[in-house]
Amino acid sequence: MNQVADCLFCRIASGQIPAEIVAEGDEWLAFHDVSPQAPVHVLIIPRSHVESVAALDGDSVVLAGRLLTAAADVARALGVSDDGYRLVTNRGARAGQSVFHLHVHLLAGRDMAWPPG
Ligand code: DGP
Repeated sequence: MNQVADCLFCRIASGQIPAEIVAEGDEWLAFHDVSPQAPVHVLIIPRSHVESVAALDGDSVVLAGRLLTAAADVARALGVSDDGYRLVTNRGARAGQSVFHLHVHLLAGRDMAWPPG
């Protein structure tokens, strides 16, 4: 497993920093966002360090699929799938990325504006 010592989400994935875990698999982890922007706000991350979606390549196809299917499974498990939800991944500071370890935001429980800010 590729992990980076000073990466916040690597430290959550390895259990060094606590998080409110919702679900997990061999390659991914889902936990509640510490600063929720919707009634349901869960982050789905790979256990291995990946800086952002821009670092995915042909070798990451299975991992990328697992993150998306995990998000869909978590949405079903939390009972928000039928009502609707939004998945977001920010790449780069200009898009709002503040933690440079790939994560998919699962947001639900309120109306979502479009276009996003
Ligand atoms: P982004 O801005 O797209 O990189 O999203 C990072 C998210 O991570 C942001 O919504 C807040 C969340 N976050 C930051 N620090 C922590 C933490 O220590 N624990 C948890 N659970 N979430 C965190």
